[in-house]
Amino acid sequence: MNTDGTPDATGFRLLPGWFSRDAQAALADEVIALIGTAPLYRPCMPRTGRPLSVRMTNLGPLGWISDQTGYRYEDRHPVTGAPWPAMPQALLDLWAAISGWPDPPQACLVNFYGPDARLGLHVDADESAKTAPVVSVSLGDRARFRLGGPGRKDPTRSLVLSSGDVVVLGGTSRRFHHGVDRIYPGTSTLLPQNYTPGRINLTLRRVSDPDGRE
Ligand code: MD3
Ligand code: FE
Repeated sequence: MNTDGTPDATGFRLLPGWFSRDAQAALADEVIALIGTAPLYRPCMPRTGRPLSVRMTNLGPLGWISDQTGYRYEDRHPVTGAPWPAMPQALLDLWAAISGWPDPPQACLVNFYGPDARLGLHVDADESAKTAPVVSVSLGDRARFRLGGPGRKDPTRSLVLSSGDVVVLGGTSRRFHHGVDRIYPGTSTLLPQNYTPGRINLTLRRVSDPDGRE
């Protein structure tokens, strides 16, 4: 895994400090204002109905949701019933600059981690656009991120994601197992009081690909 901003052999690309402090603050302000209309909620795991520790919402035409019946993309907030708010222009610009994909992102999943939240090892597989990358932006406290391989039991590596870092998951890395082991509370002063300690992660995704590039 490279940390110099170039993609490694698997298509994984880490861009440390891509966003300046000012750009991070502007993006955080915008996302937090949008959370005002599309509130964070706690999704439940399929079958068990157990709530996740991460709170979520979405921006853009589609949003990823999880409930007792399964995982899927929906065009409305499961609690308010309203369409998801539009994605901030800065995220559309980021995608255009670094995804290498011709079409704009269709979903931005917003994950909020309080000091005790975690995300278990999983694969992002609910998108029918099979080859489009995922682009991730970290804001707020640092996190220990875990990246495995295509198999559940493949060896994993951990790396720290800091506020302003961008990750691009292209190529074969797009289907790798990954998760968030923990956050490091108090390692950033970016987010306002209600979100501190805490971390916001934004993931930009293509969901469908009508032009057959999947
Ligand atoms: C590696 N989010 O929302 S972002 C998720 O920090 C998710 O909130 C984590 O995993 C977070 O699904 C990690 C970076 C990321 C996103 C997608 C990936 C890494 C990935 C897909 C494949 C491999
Ligand atoms: Fe994921």
